[in-house]
Amino acid sequence: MKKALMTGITGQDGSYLAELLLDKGYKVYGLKRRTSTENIENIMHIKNEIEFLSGDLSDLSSLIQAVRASRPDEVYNLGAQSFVADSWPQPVYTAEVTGLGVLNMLEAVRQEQPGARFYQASSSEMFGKVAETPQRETTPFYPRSPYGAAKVFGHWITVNYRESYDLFACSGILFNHESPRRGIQFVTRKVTDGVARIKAGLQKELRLGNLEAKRDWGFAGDYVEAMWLMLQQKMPDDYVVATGKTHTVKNLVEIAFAHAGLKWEDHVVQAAEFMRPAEVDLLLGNPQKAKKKLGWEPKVSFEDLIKMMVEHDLKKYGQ
Ligand code: F7E
Repeated sequence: MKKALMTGITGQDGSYLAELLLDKGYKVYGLKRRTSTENIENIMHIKNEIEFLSGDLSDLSSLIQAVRASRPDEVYNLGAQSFVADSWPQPVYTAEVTGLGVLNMLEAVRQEQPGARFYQASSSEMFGKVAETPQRETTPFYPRSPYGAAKVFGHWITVNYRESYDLFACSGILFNHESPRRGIQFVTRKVTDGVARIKAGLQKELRLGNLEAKRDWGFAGDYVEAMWLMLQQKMPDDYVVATGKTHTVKNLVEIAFAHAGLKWEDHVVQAAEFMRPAEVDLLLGNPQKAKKKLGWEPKVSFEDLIKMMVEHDLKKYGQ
């Protein structure tokens, strides 16, 4: 039986990847941070099938112990301080977890289980102020947030460990990916949850930031398959994972409100507090390499993704 160790198991991607690996017959180990309140909603339905190990990306000794206890064939590093907006008020914490945390995990693997295959969750935020459009694996990075800068470090240290120590280390440069399990702060879920709350009469207004920002949004359930595929190849490599289509935040708002029979102009208010100190204006990925080499393709369209999320949230509020 193959064994996988995962960080970020309680997050959106961790929950979908854990489902996929359990389906494939893996034994799944999940690194779990100590928190004062439990946050395992996303994996409630599979929690008895996962073996949890206590640890934190900023504590190398805990990662070494986790690797020793699990002796994994595959390691997926999905844990991070992943909310871009919070990386300005918490830049050092973000650098420690999202950046140095990758190095800690690589060190634990190098010292204890160098034959394990390693996946790093890199991000389209590394492209930031984009040097070319669409963005591909060779597009230069220009991060626009402490989060993006930390991810650039995580990406290059992964490449460096592959080249220095011959680790089977891959980096997936994933563009935005969403689902009904997305955290409530991220714009897609904030909008679909807001639509449902408005429909249920719980609020009238939805306060948002920059409506002109463009993102390449896909479905998280599709994207975790690409992660797994990267670790099944003969050689380790880096891949862009994206849909190849881009939409504005305004597009997202229009689709979500219309799906619930609401007029967005009656509810959406632009608020300065949600504008970022430096914005990533446009992201659009070129997923050709993943298509060709991994045989990977996104299955869920942007419209269907937003509708899926609106319907989930409407149900949540009894609509
Ligand atoms: O923002 C704009 C905001 O917070 C998307 C993370 O998973 O994907 C995610 O990062 C856009 C930005 O995601 C609001 O300014 C407008 O332009 O949903 P988001 P993100 O920052 O793109 C990448 C790939 C990651 O790696 C990250 O971990 O939407 N926007 N108004 C807003 N965003 C938020 N959150 N809230 C607003 O009210």
